[in-house]
Amino acid sequence: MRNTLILLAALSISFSGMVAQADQEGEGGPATIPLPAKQSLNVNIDKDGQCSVDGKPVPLDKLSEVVARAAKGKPEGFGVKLIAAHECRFDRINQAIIEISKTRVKKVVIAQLVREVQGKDSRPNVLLILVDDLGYGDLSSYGAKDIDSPHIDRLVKDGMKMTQFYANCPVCSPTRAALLTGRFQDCVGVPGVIRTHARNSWGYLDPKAELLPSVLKKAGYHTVIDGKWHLGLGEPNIPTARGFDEFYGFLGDMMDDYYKHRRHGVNYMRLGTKEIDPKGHATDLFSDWAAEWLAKYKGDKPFFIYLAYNAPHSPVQPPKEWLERYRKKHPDVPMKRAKFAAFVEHLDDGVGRVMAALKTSGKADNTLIFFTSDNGGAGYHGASNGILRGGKQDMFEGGIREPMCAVWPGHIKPGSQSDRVAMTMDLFPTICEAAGAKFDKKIEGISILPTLLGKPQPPEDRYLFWVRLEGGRRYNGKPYYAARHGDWKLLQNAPGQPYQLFNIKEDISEKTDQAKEHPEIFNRLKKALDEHIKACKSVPWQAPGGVGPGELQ
Ligand SMILES: [Ca+2]
Repeated sequence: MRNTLILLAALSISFSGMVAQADQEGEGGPATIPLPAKQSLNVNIDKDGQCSVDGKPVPLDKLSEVVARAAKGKPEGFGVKLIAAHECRFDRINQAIIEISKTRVKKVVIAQLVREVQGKDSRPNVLLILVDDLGYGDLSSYGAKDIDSPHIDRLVKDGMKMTQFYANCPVCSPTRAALLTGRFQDCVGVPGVIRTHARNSWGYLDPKAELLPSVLKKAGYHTVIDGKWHLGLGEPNIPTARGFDEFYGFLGDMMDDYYKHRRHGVNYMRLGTKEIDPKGHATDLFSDWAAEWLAKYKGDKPFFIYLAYNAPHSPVQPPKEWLERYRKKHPDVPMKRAKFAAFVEHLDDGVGRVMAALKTSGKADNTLIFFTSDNGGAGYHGASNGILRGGKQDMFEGGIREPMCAVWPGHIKPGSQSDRVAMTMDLFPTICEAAGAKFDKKIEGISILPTLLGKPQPPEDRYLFWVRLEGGRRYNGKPYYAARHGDWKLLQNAPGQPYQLFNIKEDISEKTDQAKEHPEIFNRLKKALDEHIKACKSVPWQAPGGVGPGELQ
């Protein structure tokens, strides 16, 4: 039994390479040694789990006998070379090791066991952390002087920091739709926020759109969402009907209260499809659930966890002790900002707990992590977007430019930085490429994996578009837009307002409208935007009948 445990532990390490490795009987872990070709037995397992020894088919339960027979009388140094085909299930590999370990000559054979796992399933786990309404200036690693965010900053330091990463929209649901479909939000029916009441709901996720978890699931991933969904309140637009194996979290939009987890009095907390009513601050609930999940997951599939916090979206509710601690550290910071900053620090602590659990699980080295926000910070709630103009709801940079980093040990260079322009929807193909997952449908997102890996990638040459549809007096049920190409950005900040043109590279704070100076650039961007609007105009953003699944009249 002890040998089996040692072998299993060592096998998990040997997966990281194609080299032959041998145990040192638990002393210092496996060492790489050349395999003595004439002194070995080749045990193969094909992808269907069929086993053979030196080319002859052998049932797995006869393996120990065959190995024992072959090893009899062999000198020290005789080895068993276990080769598992790509896509072979890990439980088959483990079973083969257990069978080999049963042989009576294990001291000779097993001590020399050599494994090669061909084309091993080295696909990364993916942990995608999306926070809600975090401003470009709300992390220490992005310049905040009044917020300590050591755990998120650690992610920024451990991977690539992006400085021109955009949310697809200055509000929640559309960015989430773009993230999970790889498409502009108006092309999948979510130009605006999905809300509890149909009369104030501005999106209906296209039931035909294929979502990232569905693509990853087909590719053999275990898919999990922990936190805020915000893409529908009923079938078929709930997480477990759209590709997630597991869901713990909140179906709705914002919470009325972080301790009660309701919206308009309706309980949208779910475990799978079951209504639940857990006690505690939502940030702690989501962090703890992710940490516990990571501790208990023993499946052989790589996983995709989409950890979507409601925080720091309003209501700004840091736990009392976090606010008190913050006020002691920063007595001069005005209360509105202090509450928001304490709220972010509490969120950061939750991220830290999830990272600690990932590390303890032993899976951190093969996990690709992303961290970003769904839209810019709301200054009226105490958020900061640094030097950027505007904030949440605005098409100015403050509404859409986000902190974003990607971590993947051994693949993404720690401390690296990129000013490549990219958007939330680009994470879909980026994750699929890293996971080796194929998808058939047309998307507008493009993979930024080469950039993340420090490899050459052609410069960004797309026209990028932003659209938001909203009601109320300011927006009146009409959309408003922005477009960017190269350094130029065209935007209107509310329906009916004139379009403005800015050179983002020279004027990051969008102070000087150059629409009159550069009519040719203005017209080129406007034409591209009009074509985009036309292309997705016919996609319905309301369910047939006008009331989305689960919405109230
Ligand atoms: Ca948001």
